[in-house]
Amino acid sequence: MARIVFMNGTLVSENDAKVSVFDHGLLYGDGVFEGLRSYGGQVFRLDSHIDRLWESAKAICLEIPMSKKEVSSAVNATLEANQLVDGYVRLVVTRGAGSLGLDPNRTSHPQVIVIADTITLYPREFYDKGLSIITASTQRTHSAALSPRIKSLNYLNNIMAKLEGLRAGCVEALMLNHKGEVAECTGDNIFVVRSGTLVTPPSDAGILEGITRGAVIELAEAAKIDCQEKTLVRHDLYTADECFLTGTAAEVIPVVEIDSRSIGNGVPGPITKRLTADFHLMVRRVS
Ligand code: PXG
Repeated sequence: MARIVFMNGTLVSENDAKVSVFDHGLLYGDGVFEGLRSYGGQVFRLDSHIDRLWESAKAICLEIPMSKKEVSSAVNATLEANQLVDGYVRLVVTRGAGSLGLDPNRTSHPQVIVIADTITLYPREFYDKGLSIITASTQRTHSAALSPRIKSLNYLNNIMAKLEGLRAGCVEALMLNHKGEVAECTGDNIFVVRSGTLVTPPSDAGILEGITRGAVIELAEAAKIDCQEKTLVRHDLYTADECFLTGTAAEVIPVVEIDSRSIGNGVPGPITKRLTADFHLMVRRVS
């Protein structure tokens, strides 16, 4: 059955949801996006995703031609139109169609698109047994080149790293920043547990400030688990007791091997399991 897509202010069939070949989103990756999830009919942290979308847009001088409230309503309406209770939403804002050439001033009509679909999760066994990942040689974009805090349509940096991971038989890959410090994975933030303390790279390590990351930090505080945002290098990961990744798509997923080194005992650890369970309760809590 054809999905229903929100575009140009209305809900249309996916067959009629078309973008111009002159859209700078296509020509230059000029635009921003968000990936959201709904659980039991409720979008998890919708306002945070909308705020981040607006921040990404502001950073690239892109004016979204709708209000935050209108975009939030469009997200809910698209989920409803597709009868999705537990779903995945891709929110995209392109620069709009224009003339050939980089100049964003020669474009008009930014496109606001909402796609809703079911989610394809990693196989269950990855959550039970944990992931094996590698460090990619592709560095995370230098924030002076393009801030990793912008969720832009330019994901080639992450895609290059993802390819390296996939070629090594891993579904995720670790990315370091230009200083060789741990930044994040291609679509997930990273946490380690060292002597009972949860540690995750700070925003200035060159990361996307993940909404799941923020939720896990809150859960750790509620569970009285000490949590620090601190610079990490690969040695800190190799010698950690536990490691896990967070992201809208992956949720909370354990990592048990990095660059052929077993992490801790090579099985998902107790703090990872506790925070995973707490996260599942949190997303289904009716707010
Ligand atoms: N880092 C990067 C580079 C990301 O793209 C995260 C961290 C985690 O952020 P959130 O806010 O989701 O906790 C992301 C998010 C997809 C997909 O379709 C990717 C993301 C989110 C949703 C879907 O691959 N990346």
